[in-house]
Amino acid sequence: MSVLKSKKTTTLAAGLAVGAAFAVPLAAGLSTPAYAHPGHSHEAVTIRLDPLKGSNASGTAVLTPTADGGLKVQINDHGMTPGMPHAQHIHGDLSGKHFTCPGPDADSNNNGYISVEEGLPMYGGIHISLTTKGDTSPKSGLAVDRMPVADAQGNLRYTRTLTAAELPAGTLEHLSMLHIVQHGVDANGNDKYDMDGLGESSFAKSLGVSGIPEEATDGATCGMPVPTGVNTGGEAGVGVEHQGLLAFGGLLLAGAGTTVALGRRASRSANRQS
Ligand SMILES: [Cu+2]
Repeated sequence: MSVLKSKKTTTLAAGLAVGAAFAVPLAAGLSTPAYAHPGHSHEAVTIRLDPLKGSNASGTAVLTPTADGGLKVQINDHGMTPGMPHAQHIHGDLSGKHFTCPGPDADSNNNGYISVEEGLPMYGGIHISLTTKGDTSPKSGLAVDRMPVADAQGNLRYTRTLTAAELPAGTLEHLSMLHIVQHGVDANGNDKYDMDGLGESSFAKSLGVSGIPEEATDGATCGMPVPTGVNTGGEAGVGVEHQGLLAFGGLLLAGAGTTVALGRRASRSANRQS
């Protein structure tokens, strides 16, 4: 948390910019890794990232256990908000709870999108923050300055190999229980997260932070692992702190008072093919 607090402005601004983009189904060119290296019992799992209600983004993620106990994460999205950072996490926990990606009916306030409040009960808290560098704990949930940024066409490519030390105990054995969720939507199509889109983030506000666009925190895509023949032990119950929500809130709080300096970009008029 301290790290985040030290860079309030950057973090929040970026955090708000968490956009989500996913537009193309499995495609994008992610080659499905073969199996884990010889001698390792875990195999790669492919995750199709589907758009959450209101989002046009989609993609594919591949999680490949490495020979030394790490996990290579590859994500390829289309339809993301161009030029904007997209917060992304592996959600859920290893307690054996059954988490799912929230469907349209999870939009309890019927505003057309899945807010954090509406999504967390279904996809669980943050297990791992898929940052581009540095800390990957739930604390970095909204460290947007370290989250991947979509290119001018709205494509987002992410590759990072998490070391064994960066993986909460039991992660590799329970990959099928986890989800990948990417956040941030651009409801009014102006290439940024602003109050004109969906108003102020009720989640942030509930934590005492005002001025954060709802667009920045709403979910864009979600996907569940599809085991490809993994031989998991099936022993659930590995204790992992379920602190995603708190971390998320803490991050937002860390940015309180920060000017929402979301990227000013020219409008991406021609970019909404999907
Ligand atoms: Cu998330």
